[in-house]
Amino acid sequence: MSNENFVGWMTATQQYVENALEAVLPDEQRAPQQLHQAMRYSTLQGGKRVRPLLAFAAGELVAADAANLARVACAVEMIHAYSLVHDDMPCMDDDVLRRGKPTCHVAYDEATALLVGDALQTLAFELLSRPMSDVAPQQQLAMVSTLATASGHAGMAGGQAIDLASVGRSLNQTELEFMHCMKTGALIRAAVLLGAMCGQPLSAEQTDSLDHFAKRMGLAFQVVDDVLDVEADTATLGKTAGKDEANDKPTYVSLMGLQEAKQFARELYNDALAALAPFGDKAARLKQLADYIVARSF
Ligand code: GRG
Repeated sequence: MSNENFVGWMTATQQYVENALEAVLPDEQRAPQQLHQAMRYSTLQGGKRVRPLLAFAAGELVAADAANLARVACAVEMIHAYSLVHDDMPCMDDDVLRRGKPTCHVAYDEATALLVGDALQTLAFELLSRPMSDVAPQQQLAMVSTLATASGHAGMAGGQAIDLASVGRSLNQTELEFMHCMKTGALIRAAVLLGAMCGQPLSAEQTDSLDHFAKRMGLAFQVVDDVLDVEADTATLGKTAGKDEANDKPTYVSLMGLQEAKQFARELYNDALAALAPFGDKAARLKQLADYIVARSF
């Protein structure tokens, strides 16, 4: 599959997901207007939609229905948007800009930002629990459970707690990996698994292979994020940053050095791709997406 074909697929999928989000987010003319406006402000027209793209690409392994994939994509993206709104608040990272515009608590206020997160999170589960065509209720229950586990204390929220507790401390590689697998990896993994749960069931071996791919990609995403952050700092400020300096948090670059972090991302990427072998051509989109997410940092 050509790169041109991939870019066309990615753009069309991003637009499809944008339209689906538009349709399921509450109308901002309806009360409570400020909450509804802030939910739309924090979710629409921004972001690379990496998690929805992963869900759609995984859906190609099982010939999944596009409407079901859109539902999964919206649910995962709402959890992601909620996490960014809360992460930006003064009690966490205290950021004023997100996706090039004021963060939710700056554009509105802290109470609204808190409620936006709460409302996006619950809307995600409401969406995922509405009946889906050609998906058995038992399977849908498993999907709800997958998203809940990825978002909660054993996943994203737990990883965030470990991250906040690590400010000013040095973590070793095992600790850093544990934290990122929960904080960012768990939701990325859930996006892949949920996409594949929208179609014909995979065998236990295939599920294990896909899970391995998803875990390696989740970690690679974070390593790449650290590498690109440092390269952007170096390009604009001429400095060789080692930590997330604003927060004094450890990163892969501070732990291993830039070249080693790039090498680690490459190893994770190779390992992730090897896990797709049992799927043959059906995994072409997932491979292209892995290239897009990870290989741009090499
Ligand atoms: C508040 C419970 C809670 C969790 C927050 C994900 C997260 C946990 C915090 C985000 C911190 C952060 C910026 C991590 C770096 C990697 C990351 C998740 C980047 C943002 O994701 P992208 O690149 O963002 O997919 P876009 O804007 O493209 O959607």
